[in-house]
Amino acid sequence: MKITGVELRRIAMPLVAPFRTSFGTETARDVLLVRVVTPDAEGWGECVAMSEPLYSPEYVDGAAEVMRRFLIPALTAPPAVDAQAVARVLAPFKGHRMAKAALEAAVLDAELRAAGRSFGWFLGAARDRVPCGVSVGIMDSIPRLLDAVAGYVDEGYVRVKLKIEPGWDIAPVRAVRERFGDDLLLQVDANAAYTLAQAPHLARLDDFGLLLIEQPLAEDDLVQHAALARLLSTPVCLDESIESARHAAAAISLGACSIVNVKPGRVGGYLEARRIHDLCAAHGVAVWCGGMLETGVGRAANVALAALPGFTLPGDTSGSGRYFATDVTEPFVLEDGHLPVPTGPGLGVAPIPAILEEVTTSTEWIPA
Ligand code: OSB
Ligand code: MG
Repeated sequence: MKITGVELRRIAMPLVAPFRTSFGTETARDVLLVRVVTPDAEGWGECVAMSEPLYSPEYVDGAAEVMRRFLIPALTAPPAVDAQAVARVLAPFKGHRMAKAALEAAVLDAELRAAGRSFGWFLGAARDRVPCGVSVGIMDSIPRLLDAVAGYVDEGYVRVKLKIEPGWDIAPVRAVRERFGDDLLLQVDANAAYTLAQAPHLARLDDFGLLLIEQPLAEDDLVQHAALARLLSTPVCLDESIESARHAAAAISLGACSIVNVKPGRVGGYLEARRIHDLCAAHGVAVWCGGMLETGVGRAANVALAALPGFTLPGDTSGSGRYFATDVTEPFVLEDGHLPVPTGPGLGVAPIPAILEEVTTSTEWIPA
């Protein structure tokens, strides 16, 4: 495919409720969408970078800048590119995986739309629906947390993830366990808020039958995660630390984790995400699909990825209503705790023009 040009579109999406983690509080999602135009089809990609570099070094303004200045000119220079070539063409530019992932997804969407094939077909989806978990932010009080969790359990979510930080860990986990019982699939996510010195404290979580503890320590410390994993009976899962299949291979050989959260944006795209899935499956390491508060554009592709056979744990693939009053695509609605894997060409969904216009804060056309 020859790319005619790429549109960068910023949209402002208010969240239905503030989402607090150990790194900050989000009240609205500032999203960069990319639209790749080719003579045969258009494709959409969602960049998962957040407004500020608090979860990872990437942030929305930086992603837009690296795309317009380096990535898009490199992609539009060759006579043709396909999705398989995107990562190779962009490899000279270090890092910026979320920016690269959005462009690769948009190229793949255009290619699949032109071929009449779905993301699920391309990636190797083995199911037509995926079980869904929900990520629950840090709250002002335990009663508020219990109300929020009760609401999600009533909606059918099959797994609950509690965000934790020092001062908000043992007590909320104990309260949720006591209220909802031992059968609730429960896990926690620290977003790198602890140090290895706090291992004895984290070991107190071992009493609560958690599925996993996600990213307890710093993103660049695989060796300390390996040490921590030996001190906990709760399985250690990595999120921020895994930026590529190479990181996953290193983490597995060090014993730094026994479970991996796969986020396509964090690892540079759906193709690298699938390589991590394959690597983990070969090592008997479970994976699940993480989320970055995506709109329907990113969610469609995540749900397709989560349908691969190695995704044996429920993902952070919640319904649109958990995030937004109005999604930019047809909303993803939970049915019996599951989301259906889209079957239409490409992502199987696209932004609805009238809604898109309403939430757009800026657009920029970058011709080839
Ligand atoms: O650490 O998994 C995380 C959201 C934004 C940034 C990082 C994380 C998250 C979530 C929410 O936990 C997952 C979702 O529902 O999209
Ligand atoms: Mg996480």
